[in-house]
Amino acid sequence: MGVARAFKVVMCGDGGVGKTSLVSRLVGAGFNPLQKLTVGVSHHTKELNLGDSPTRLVVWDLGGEERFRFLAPVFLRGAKGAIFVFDVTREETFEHLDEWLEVVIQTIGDIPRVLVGNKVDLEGLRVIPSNYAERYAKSKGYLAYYEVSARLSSNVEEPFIRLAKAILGCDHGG
Ligand code: G3D
Ligand code: MG
Repeated sequence: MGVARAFKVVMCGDGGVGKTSLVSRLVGAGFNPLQKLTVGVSHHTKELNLGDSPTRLVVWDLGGEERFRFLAPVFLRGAKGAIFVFDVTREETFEHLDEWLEVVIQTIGDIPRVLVGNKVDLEGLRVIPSNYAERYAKSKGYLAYYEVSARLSSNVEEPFIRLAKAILGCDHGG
């Protein structure tokens, strides 16, 4: 075992899409017990065993998303990867992804990123089809698109693992 490597990863996306819920699930804190209306920035660490040395993701989550453009430089500085989240039941959260991506690229450049469609447990309320989001993700340079549910704890770790592998440079498309 080598020395643990730590990478900063940022959660991007509109308020209410489930960013805090996903981070809460990721770190094993259950569904949504983390502070609901995140004030300022919170960070949570997740240990992953990838390859031959432990990897620590430090996941940054931002509350008060309307202040994002103002806080972007501080929030994004040093980020090695980004998770972009939208809500498959709310079209505007998908439409705003372009703006989120623009701010990230302008502020810190073209970092590895994955796209996450959350709340797939609400299948009857879905307005963004899976293949549509998939095509969008490809066209915008995302590593991959994942459909997840923080509520059901379904598929939550996969996007983070994919991102961590890409950051480590040991990503061979698996
Ligand atoms: P945010 O951090 O992106 O602002 P939150 O989003 O994690 O605070 O979640 C916003 C609301 O969506 C919460 O509901 C939360 O319970 C709900 N939510 C998060 N993930 C899921 C999911 O996978 N499925 C469903 N059905 N709901 C989810 P409230 O009502 O507490 O505001
Ligand atoms: Mg939040």
